[in-house]
Amino acid sequence: MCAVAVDAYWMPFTANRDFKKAPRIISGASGHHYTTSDGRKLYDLFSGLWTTGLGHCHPKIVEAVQAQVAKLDFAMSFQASNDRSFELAERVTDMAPDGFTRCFFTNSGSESVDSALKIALGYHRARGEGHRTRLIGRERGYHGVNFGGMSVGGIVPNRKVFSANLIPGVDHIRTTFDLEHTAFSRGQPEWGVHLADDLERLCALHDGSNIAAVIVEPVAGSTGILPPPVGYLERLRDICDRHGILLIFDEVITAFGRLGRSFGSDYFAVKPDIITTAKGLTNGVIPMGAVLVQEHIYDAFMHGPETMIEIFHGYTYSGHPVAAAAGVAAMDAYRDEGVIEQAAALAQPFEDMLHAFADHDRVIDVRNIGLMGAIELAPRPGAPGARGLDIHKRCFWEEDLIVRNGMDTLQFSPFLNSKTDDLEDAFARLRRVIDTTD
Ligand code: PXG
Repeated sequence: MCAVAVDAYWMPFTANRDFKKAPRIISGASGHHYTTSDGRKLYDLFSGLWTTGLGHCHPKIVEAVQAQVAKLDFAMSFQASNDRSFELAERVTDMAPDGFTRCFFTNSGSESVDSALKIALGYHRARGEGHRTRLIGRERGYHGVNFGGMSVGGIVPNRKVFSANLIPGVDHIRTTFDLEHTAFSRGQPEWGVHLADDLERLCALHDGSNIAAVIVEPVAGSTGILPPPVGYLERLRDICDRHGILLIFDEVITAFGRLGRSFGSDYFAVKPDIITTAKGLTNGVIPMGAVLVQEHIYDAFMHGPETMIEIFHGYTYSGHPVAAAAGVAAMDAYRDEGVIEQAAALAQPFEDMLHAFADHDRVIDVRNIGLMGAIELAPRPGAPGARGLDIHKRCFWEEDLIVRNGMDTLQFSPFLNSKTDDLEDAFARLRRVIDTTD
């Protein structure tokens, strides 16, 4: 029996009626485990929701938040700001790839994406190229749920109901997903660089001079972990350069160590013009996002009268002091605790553990890069998603394990500082469940 009343809460991205029959409720966390409302301890194979790579309730972040909320709870964020927001902007730009010198704060990944799209449009207009209005996303991309991000996104169920109201002037390049050519690739698939040429097709269709920006996740995450084909991101960068198009990397998942480097841009050695972040910025402790831009983007806005606001955009909670304090403590941890190096060292054992599932007769693909991994299961005939959801629930109830499922794709986002033994144990538990689920 569940001790908590669950009716009033309309849960996001959840089958509410099914969930409420047997609620899965978390009431505590520490390190690599959650505690459930009925007192069980669960190992978290998803680091929150890609958020909490440093582990739950990191003592220094907890301490920083407690101290900050007692000292300055909130300060106006327009035409003045709190000391911590400036401090965090310095720290994030220090950690970011070279050239990313400016940081705009938001409260989530979705807000970071919509902010980045607006910055891209404003940038072109400020430089006298206001005709560059078109935005390009990619099929199966996930860029959050606000109207801009939903429109450049390519997740069909997220778009379906809102189809007529998506923002105009958006096209999509093809997804890199292709089981026939890439199934069971370890890391980046060798096949698929030519898919980047789809951007040339759209440049030919619209004339590249009308395109403002292309946004992609360096590794498509939410849709089920699609690492970019070898050479693909480099080619996108090259096409953008030739047509004067801004390249935006949505690094809401890949920033802050997930690939064993500070940013995905570092890992792939491809530099976009704008990077969107959230999640790991505060280790998920307080909601916050940030848009990082190269100096030339910021510069373009700095030419009007000095007393005039340069971009009419921002949030009441941009740079919130308590979130910023959490962010500074997270930056300290990334810098001082060797976790990003640990993540890099874990990538190979993690890959081996995942690919050990390749021989299973229900597994149709295994994908991985850094500490992002997916096992794709064949759907049950006539019931797509049912097998994945059953496995998620059975892991929760029977194996004390958090495994995220996106339909029939099981997704893994271990802690940056996971212990190899814990991962081995977790995957052994998962195997028991997969073996015995129809
Ligand atoms: N961009 C990317 C690349 C994301 O992964 C967002 C934007 C939106 O962030 P907010 O903070 O507005 O939710 C995301 C979020 C999953 C999962 O299971 C992924 C996300 C959120 C929840 C679940 O893969 N990504």
